Amino acid sequence: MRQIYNFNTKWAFSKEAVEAPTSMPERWNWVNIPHTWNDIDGQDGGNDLYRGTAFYAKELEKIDLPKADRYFLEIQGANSSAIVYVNGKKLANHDGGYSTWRVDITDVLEDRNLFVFEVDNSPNDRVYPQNADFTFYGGIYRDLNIIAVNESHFDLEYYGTPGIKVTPEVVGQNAKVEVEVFVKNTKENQTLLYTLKDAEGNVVAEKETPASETVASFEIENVHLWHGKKDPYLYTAEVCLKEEEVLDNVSARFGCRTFEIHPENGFILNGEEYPLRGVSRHQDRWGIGNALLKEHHDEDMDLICELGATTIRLAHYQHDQYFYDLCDERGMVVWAEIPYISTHMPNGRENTISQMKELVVQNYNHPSIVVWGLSNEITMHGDSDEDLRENHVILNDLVHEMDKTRLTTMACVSMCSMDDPYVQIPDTVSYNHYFGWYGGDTSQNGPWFDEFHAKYPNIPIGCSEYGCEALNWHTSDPQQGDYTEEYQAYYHEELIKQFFTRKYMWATHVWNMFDFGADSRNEGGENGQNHKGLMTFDRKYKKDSFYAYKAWLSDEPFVHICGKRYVDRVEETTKVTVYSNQPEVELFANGVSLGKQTCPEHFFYFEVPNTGETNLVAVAGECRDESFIRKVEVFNEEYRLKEKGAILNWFDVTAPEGYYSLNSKIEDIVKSEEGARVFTEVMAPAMGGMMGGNAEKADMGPMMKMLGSFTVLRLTSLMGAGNVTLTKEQLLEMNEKLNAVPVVL
Ligand code: GCB
Repeated sequence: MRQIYNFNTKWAFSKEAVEAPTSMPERWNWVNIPHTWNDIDGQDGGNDLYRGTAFYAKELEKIDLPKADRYFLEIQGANSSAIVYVNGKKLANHDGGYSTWRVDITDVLEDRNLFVFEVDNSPNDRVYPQNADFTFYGGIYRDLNIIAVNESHFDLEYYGTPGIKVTPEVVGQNAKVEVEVFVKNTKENQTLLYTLKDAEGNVVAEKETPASETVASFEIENVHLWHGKKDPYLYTAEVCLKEEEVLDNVSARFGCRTFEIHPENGFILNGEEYPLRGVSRHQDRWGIGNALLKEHHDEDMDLICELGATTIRLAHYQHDQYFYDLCDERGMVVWAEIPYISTHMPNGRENTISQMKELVVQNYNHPSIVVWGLSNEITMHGDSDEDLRENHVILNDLVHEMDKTRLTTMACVSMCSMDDPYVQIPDTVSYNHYFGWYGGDTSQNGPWFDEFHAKYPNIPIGCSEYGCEALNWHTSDPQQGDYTEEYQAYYHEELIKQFFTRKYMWATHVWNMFDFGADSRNEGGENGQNHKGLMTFDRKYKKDSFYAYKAWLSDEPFVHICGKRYVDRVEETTKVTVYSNQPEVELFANGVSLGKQTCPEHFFYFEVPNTGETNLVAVAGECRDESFIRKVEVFNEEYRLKEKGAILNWFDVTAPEGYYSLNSKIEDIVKSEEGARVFTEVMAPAMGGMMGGNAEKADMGPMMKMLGSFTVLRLTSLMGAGNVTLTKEQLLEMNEKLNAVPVVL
């Protein structure tokens, strides 16, 4: 039987060392794995996290390892590239920070051994991701093991394979199950014992074959289907390699299900319409980065289940095996993807292929996964060229060849034309749209999808990202771009109403379930994070919009009063929003009923007299929630966004009547020929990349749809996320130029 030796504890660590040591270093720091060196500098803004090389070293006595013929080092995640040295010999290197890989160390092991990892997250043009809105935390941040096996064993090396591949196919009431194993160094007298068990552990099928027969087929009669959240029923396939006694063993859980992605009816699970409505998840956390423990994954899954999601997009890279296991167990339908993102790199093709092979090989057995994502916003810089297209065709074909049971998909950037031929490469497609946040307004979302659907009725279309930032800022007059919890709640109410009533949308994923680390962002008054989460980065606070989803998606009865952090209110009568999945809500102010409301849309709005101090109680069926508001004369400035380090505020900008300024909307400026010329002249150098070389044209097509309703100042503030920063002087100079252009109506 194989034995697993955990290799996580007490590694010497150094960012300063310049080369791999050949003896145990003395003055390095001690760390345990999972570990990242960017837990602090990767989350505090300024885009100044350490991206470079670091070393880990540890000694190991061979005698401490279980007795075995062969030993494999297993690295479950080292970001981004890593080299392994054992006893001074460079044994292997690996590019890609999110997958498992293994190295045969048997032949170099001595009695006493020095293990060294050289891990590197420095920028390059080969390994994805290089340019994206999240922190690329460096380090060995998932478990390290040494797997001890017999000379004859199940393969451990092929793209991090689990050594077993289970393909169930539902046929009528039954399921045909094909179990394939990958063996190494087997001998003639050895056998393979295949066993299928149901969720209760009862054996449902068994077969023993010569070790050369590495594929076995079974039939499960009256199969119990894996049916998403409603019934995530799992079987297990176990295979033992035997020579009288068991030499090695592998097992995989699997689920039997059928699915279809229908361009009109959306997602169909086991013949039943099963709308995919859910969230995306980034793995990292406040203060921890990507160095997660199981309890963190468990907590994330519990929270996503509480929301009532049926699907998760595991963005933008391969997640921990443990999390895919949780998805299987909890019945989540999953979109899995590689970090082929934002910028196509001509030198990166090989890396997209190897990361995709790893993703599919390592995750093939998970019933939760239904689509493999080829890329995300890869035409962001407008570079939909031949090489990019070819790269997608290669990946799409590769996935189809490796996995005949699932479909491919892709997340397109908003500005990507729906007619771009590259949109048609995968089996299904999704778009990332932020109408109502970055630009445009909330009402544009549904109609955009209707337009796509009308034009391409045979292509299943979904929304892979939509969202809006919210911090602890508050207002009774929410406005796009104000970063308040109230605007986020309004935005999601609107989007829920539009998306959840369009059944043809095969999946919708909120961006994002949790706030996450993006060190290059300086936004919303708290640097280093993207705050589009329905929950905060530390997982401690559920923003109001979390409950808007819960009201639509969860069956667990609840009622929630919004605005609990917005206590002080100026107005005489204030709006209080209540979310509930119950048919009727009654709100009481200081014990007096303000009436009962019914609302099929689950969003209940009450006008509440605001005098003195008011205790609010909402009652819906058996559920109850409380809140508190207070009348104040002057707006509480604690609730207003204070941009740290903001160099220019809108009120600092001169805006002479009848002329444009930085406070004018872009769509208004480009109405004037002169305005368009000045706008492109002042913005082109900074925006050339973003606009794919189209910046000189006043009509920027889909880009304009998104950005037209921005003021120039807001656009420049967002450009910080794209690493473009303009000084106050440059901005004032721009303003002066715009001030000379008369407004055209
Ligand atoms: C996107 C990206 C995602 C970003 C998000 C945002 O479209 O795919 O990685 O974090 O936008 O918040 O801007």
